[in-house]
Amino acid sequence: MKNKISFMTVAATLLCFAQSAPAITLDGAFGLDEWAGNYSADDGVGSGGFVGPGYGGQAFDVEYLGLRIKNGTVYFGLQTGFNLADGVRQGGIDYKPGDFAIDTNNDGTYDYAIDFAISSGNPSYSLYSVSAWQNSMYAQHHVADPFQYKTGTLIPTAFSGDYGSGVFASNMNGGTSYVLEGSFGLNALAAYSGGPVTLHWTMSCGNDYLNVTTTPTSVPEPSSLLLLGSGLTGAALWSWRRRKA
Ligand SMILES: [Ca+2]
Ligand SMILES: [Ca+2]
Ligand SMILES: [Ca+2]
Repeated sequence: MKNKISFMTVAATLLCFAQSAPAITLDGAFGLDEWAGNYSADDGVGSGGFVGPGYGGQAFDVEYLGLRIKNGTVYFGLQTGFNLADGVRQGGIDYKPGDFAIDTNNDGTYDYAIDFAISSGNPSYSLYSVSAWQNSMYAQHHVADPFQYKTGTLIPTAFSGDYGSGVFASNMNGGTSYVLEGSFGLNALAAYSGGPVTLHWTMSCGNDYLNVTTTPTSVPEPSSLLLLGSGLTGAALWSWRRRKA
């Protein structure tokens, strides 16, 4: 009986692993279910258009920033009221969307940038190892607020991803939101040697920004699950035979 209980426990544990968080779909829509447990939220526009730390209303509101690293793949996602394709022109000034900034050793200095361009509704991403950043205009209001990389080295990397815009139920202010989602291989971040990873995003003025920190996870591959499963079946069979004898 003892054997049977431990077998059931292991089998149940394996089932839990197999049914962990839903997969992220790179479709240009930031689903709070797919990013559950792997995003920061700062949706909301206060009085006078306050989006914290600056102002500007929905057009400058950063709503959700997601980062998940699973089985050697880095997934990143952003939803914002800031127009990621065209930027925002206000008071005769052109404000631009920033690069995604990645800190791989948790020291507060960002080591990599994901630059992007959006053409005909499709994003293209470029990864850079960064030696110097350009801070946002109002970076003096808060600590370490890189807007885009100033000098860096291009790291040839294959990306997947999608871009979308629309009125989403997850945006509490109404109005249009813009979404980028993407993924690439963790091995492109050569400086990474384990531990938590932080993602940061803002626009050129830095009126709003978000950071999200995640620790990579790995779940058993279907093939190794199958191997483990057949091993468990063998063990159960063996103990059953032994009891019978
Ligand atoms: Ca999605
Ligand atoms: Ca909003
Ligand atoms: Ca760093």
